[in-house]
Amino acid sequence: MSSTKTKIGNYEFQNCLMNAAGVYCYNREELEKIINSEAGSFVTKTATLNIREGNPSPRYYDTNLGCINSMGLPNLGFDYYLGYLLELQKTMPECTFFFSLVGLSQEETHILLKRVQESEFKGLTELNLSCPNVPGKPQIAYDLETTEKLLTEIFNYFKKPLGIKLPPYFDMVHFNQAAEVFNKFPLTFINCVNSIGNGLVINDETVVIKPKNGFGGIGGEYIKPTALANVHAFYQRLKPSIQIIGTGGVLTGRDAFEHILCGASMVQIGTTLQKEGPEVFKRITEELKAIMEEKGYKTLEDFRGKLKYL
Ligand code: RRO
Repeated sequence: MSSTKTKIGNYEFQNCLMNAAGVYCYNREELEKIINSEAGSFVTKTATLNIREGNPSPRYYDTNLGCINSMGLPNLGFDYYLGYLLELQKTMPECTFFFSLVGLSQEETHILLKRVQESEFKGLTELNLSCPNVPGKPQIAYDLETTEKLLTEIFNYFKKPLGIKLPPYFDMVHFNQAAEVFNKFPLTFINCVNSIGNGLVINDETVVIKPKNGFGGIGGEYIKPTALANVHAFYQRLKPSIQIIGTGGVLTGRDAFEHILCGASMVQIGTTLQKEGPEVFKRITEELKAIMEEKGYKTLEDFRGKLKYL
C-alpha cells in the first residue's frame, strides 16, 4: 500500500494534502471541517493584528477553469487564530498546523512574529508575502530588496520554523534573483504559489467582482503550469534545507503527483476545495495513491523532484 506521508522541517504529516490559505480557514468551524477530513494539516486564513472585514462583495467568483477573488484579507485577527492553535496543541498534540500571518506594515509584521516567538506555539508559521488584493499594498515578494531587508530583521529574533508564501514569478532572471535572496536565510519552507495577481474576468460586458473595478487573484486550472514552474524552478535553485509546498491548479491526484514530481513536499488545495468541499481530500488522496501504486512508488521520496527532461 502506497503512503502519502510527508515531512516539513522536523514535523511529520500523515497526508501531504491540505487546504491553501484563504479557503476553509476563516474560523474554527471551517478549520474543524479540515481536521475532520483526510487532509494532513491545515493553514489558517492569513491573520493581521486586528480583525478585518475585507473588501466589499461580491469579492469571489467561480469560473469553469478556476476563480477570481479580491477578498482583501478578511480575518478574525491574530489572537483568534493563535488562541485556537494553542488549544489544538493541547487537544491534538500529535498534529502540526500552519499559522499564516502578515502585517499591514513591516512594523506590524514584526509585532506579529515577535508575539509568535514569545508564545507557546509549536507549529509552522507561514508569512504571506504575496497578497494581491489590499488596495494600495503591493505584493511584497515582488520587491526583493524589501523582502531581503524584512527577512534579515525577522531572523534576528525569530527562531521558530518559518516559511513564506510567494507570488508566482514569470522570468528566469527573477527565479535566480529570488532564490539567491531566500538562500541567505534559515527558511523552513517556501510555498509556491499564491493566486496570479490582478487578473480580470468579464461576464457579458461587466466585471464579476466589485473591488478594484474587477481586478483580482486568479486560481484554479488556469494557474497549474505557472505553479509547477515555480515549484520546480525553486526546487532546482534552493538549498535542500528549504522545502517547498506546492499550491496552484490541483484538481486531481494527477495534479498533486505533478507538484511532487516538480519537488513539492506538501500540496495545498484552494479553488478545488472551495468548489468541492473538504471531501475533496479523500478523492484526491485516493487518486494520488492509485497513480503511485500503478507506478510502483511506495512513498513520495520515490518520485519527489524526479521530473524527467528531454
Ligand atoms: O484575502 C485575499 O484577498 C487574498 C490573500 Br490575503 C491572498 O494571499 N491571496 C489571495 O488570492 N487573496
